[in-house]
Amino acid sequence: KYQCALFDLDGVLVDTAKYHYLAWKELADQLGFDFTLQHNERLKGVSRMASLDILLEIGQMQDRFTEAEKEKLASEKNDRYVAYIHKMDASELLDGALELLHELRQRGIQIALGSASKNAPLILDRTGISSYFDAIVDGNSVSKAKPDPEVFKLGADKLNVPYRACAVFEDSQAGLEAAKAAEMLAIGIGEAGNLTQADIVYRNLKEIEVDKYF
Ligand code: B16
Ligand code: MG
Repeated sequence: KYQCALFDLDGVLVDTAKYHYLAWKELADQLGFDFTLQHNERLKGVSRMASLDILLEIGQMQDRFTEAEKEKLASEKNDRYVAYIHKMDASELLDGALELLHELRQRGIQIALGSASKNAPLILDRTGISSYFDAIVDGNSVSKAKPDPEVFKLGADKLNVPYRACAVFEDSQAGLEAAKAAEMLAIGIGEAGNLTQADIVYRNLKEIEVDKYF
């Protein structure tokens, strides 16, 4: 059985992808090109600056800006995104998230966050789930992006739990790959067809068989 649960944030506990989309779309509008929901799929789980590079590639503007200008564009996008997440509350937690966190806590399972987002603490705070986390690893503390296992290894290290005793909940292929690279159990959340790297896939957190793993 597993001693620790590591959670991705966007797409697992909350759906912040819609706010990332709106904020990136406003930037694309400003730059004069179209950015669709389908394009947005490519940004899930990807860091802020890597997302900007993908966005500029979609607009065929990848060679148009200096690094300093790109920093400024990313920061404008982030200001818009932060304005959206400031309005979030617990009603935006995904199906089964609160119940699972509560159940794990009751069982004495250690809980950590493993997210690429630099805004993770604010999102946990707005949705009222900060107190469930024994450790937080986010975009402020990692240097290597998923599929590198750093984000999850750091979480396990902070909790003093061996990697093999950790189960990871992830909605992205890169994140599942990161979990596997750390020799952790990789539980996919979403459509099985899209998550081929997972050890097992559930549609949402409500369907997790807690007894089986913890
Ligand atoms: P920020 P996760 C990721 O969160 C998002 O999926 C991704 O779309 C976003 O670009 C990234 O965080 C960075 O977010 O701009 O807030 O630092 O899925 O790793 O929880
Ligand atoms: Mg995610």
